[in-house]
Amino acid sequence: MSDTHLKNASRRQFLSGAAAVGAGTLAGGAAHAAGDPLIMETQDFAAGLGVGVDETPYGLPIQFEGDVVRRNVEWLTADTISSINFTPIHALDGTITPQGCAFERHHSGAIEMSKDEYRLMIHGLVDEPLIFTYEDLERFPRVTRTFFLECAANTGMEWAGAQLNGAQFTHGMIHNMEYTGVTLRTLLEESGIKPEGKWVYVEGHDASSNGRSIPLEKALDDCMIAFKANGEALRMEHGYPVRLVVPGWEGNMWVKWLRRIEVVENAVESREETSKYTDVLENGIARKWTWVMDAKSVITSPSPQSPIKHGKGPLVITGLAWSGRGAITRVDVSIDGGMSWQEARLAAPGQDMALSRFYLDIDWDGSEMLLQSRAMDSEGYVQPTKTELREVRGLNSIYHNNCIQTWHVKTNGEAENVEVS
Ligand SMILES: Nc1nc2c(c(=O)[nH]1)N[C@H]1C(S)=C(S)[C@@H](COP(=O)(O)O)O[C@H]1N2
Ligand SMILES: [Mo]
Repeated sequence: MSDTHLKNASRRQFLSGAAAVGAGTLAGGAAHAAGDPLIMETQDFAAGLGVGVDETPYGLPIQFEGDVVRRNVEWLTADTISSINFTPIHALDGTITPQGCAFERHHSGAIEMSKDEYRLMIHGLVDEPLIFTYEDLERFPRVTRTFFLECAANTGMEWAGAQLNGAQFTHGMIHNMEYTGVTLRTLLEESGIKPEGKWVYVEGHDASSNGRSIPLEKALDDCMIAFKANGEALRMEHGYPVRLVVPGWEGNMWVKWLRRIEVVENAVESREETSKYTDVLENGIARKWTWVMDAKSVITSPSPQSPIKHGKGPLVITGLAWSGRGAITRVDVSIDGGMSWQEARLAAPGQDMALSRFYLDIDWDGSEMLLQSRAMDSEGYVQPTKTELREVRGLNSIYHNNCIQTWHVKTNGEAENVEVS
């Protein structure tokens, strides 16, 4: 960072002061840099030649970033075949999730299938049942779009109280990738839909099959048959070679290793849409067909896994916001547990059903903070507090917890997951 990029004088003075501490000198000015051997002396890493280009045909992150990895919550994942892990959102920035650390959720483990073995069938209430090879799919007109995928169970452990200490664990069942593929509409038009056809039933090649019913209207609107993510082939764990993309809707519907699309008259009422992915309200009645992921946000840093290490002064507060109903239009941040709010800066204008990155630059006075973020979307919907959500949904829910999250930042910069009422 050069000084010309630093807008205010206090920030500039603070940063030169920090350099002075690092170099072990006291006075201000250019002498600070002169005293720092890391800039004044040749280091071991530059004393000889580096690593040649042919030694890493497919690169991995540098060893110093070895902490930026998926993690499990042990009591949730006794069995890693039918399980879930979490994206290290506390350590990422921007909006794209690299596939290598994007959370995974499998009901019967990830399967290894080649493109040659791959087949996709469209049948049921269609004019002509069709079977596509992978190569067939590549010959239809292609689209590329970025969307978030959030598991409906994201934040599900937090209903009863503040449980998990880290944004990775409370909010890490999410990723955001740029998908390339063909629209589901293109393939459905290829086979033709009979007038009685009102739903599609989609399932995967894996043993669980993860079957879900999707209303035809959504199938024809914006669903994608994706074969690339972030420019490269889908990783095995995300459904290689082909997965369904259902923008803005719960992750469970994004069938991986997509095998079959059956056009049907009525919803199938499969396991995944009856005993699972429904929420029992206080009166005992279950909410179902809760497909859309409502607007939500979380501060990723500072947070329990990303404490403030530099003491008081300039502090970048950052996080993620998203809505399954449209684009994020505004994010507010509170440092006092929701008593007062400041509008954060969006890194880019919100995109429909994709993650937005927000920043708020403050001058931290070193006192305790109750950090919160609150998202608003293009429908005018405002992310609710936990109390508001509980009033409507009770305490029996697991899925669709989109309430405002609070981190208690202490004077030493450490942060903890708490609730405010
Ligand atoms: N075939 C198949 N598709 C599946 C699943 C599965 O187990 N099998 N899990 C679903 C669930 S519950 C979620 S949240 C997302 C997770 O996608 P990811 O593993 O790419 O993060 O995939 C969905 N699609
Ligand atoms: Mo899920």
